[in-house]
Amino acid sequence: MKVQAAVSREKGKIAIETVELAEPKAGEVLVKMVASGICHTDSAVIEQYLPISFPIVAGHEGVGVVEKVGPGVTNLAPGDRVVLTFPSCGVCDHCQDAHPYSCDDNFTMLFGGKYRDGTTRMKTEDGKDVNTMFMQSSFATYAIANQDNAIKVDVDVDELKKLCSLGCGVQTGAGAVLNRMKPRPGSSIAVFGCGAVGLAGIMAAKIAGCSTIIAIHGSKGREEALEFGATHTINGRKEDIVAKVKEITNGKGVNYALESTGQPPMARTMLDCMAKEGLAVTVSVTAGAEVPIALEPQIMNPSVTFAGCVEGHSNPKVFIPELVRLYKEGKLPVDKMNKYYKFEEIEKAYHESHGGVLKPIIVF
Ligand code: CXF
Ligand code: ZN
Repeated sequence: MKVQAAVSREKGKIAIETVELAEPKAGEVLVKMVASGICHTDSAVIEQYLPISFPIVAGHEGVGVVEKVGPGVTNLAPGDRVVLTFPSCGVCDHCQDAHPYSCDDNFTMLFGGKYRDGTTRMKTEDGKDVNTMFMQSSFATYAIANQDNAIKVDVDVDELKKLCSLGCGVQTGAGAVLNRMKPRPGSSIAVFGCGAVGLAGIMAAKIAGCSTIIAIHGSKGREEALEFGATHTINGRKEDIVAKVKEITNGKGVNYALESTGQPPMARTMLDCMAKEGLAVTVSVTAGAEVPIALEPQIMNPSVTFAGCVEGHSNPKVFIPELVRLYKEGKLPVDKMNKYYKFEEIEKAYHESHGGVLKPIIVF
């Protein structure tokens, strides 16, 4: 069928084109897209820091309604509302252990550009195969996903468009706190970075009952951090982060920290902010980044754990419905980060994602 898709054919460019979308194959679903968020990993692909070759349709925070199911799909049916998320192989030890974020094949699944059978589902009008991202390519009016990365949610279509970021950014930030850290009620946490991921981490810290929630922000996100639960804010560009964190925590440092800035040296600063036996988690990705860390005194004697976390340590089938429940209860007001754009405005939305907009949402 012919669909409209935002195709990237060269670095930094996106343009809406008519493309041919194939039928869903075994285990796949055709989804009529309702909306898609824009995440910084889309930029990494479109700007080619992550090398999926062109042409490609990016987008990996899609939401929509299942229109058709391929052979063997048992858990979804036409009419189901779904949040699309990251794919995983389903058969490796990590997937079998309900840790799909650690799938043995995750890099290929997310950034290999193809579906599981090694082929694409989209073709340009001039007959070129169009690569996919996260096996969804949500910057299009229709998408093909696997039954495993399309998560059925109990919301109507109007609500659905507000929840795009549950598929990636919010899952990443909230999951790092709720699944990876599992903070003790009454504990302290510092969140580095007040973009969508960090702000979701702040919402989650409040849900978990952290009593001291320190938001370290740059030019944006301070107001939202306070609104979502931060008890203190630090301007990371102007203030001495370590000194302020120590001051707020009576010289002890924080029990937990989440680093979401994308700036590798912040990982080192985070470790300087930790209390004894603290857990410091980074979700920021900079391929090949190396940062000097002093094993002593930053790690050993204070018994600090420095951990990585991808896609919020989430098993999306369980965690995304849980995030929806928290949203419905008013505890995860992710929609407050959204700014909505028409599909025709996708270039503007993409550029604004690098500016002050926390979560641009393309509505189809
Ligand atoms: C991605 C970040 C790069 C590694 C895989 C997961 N998450 C979100 O965009
Ligand atoms: Zn993402």
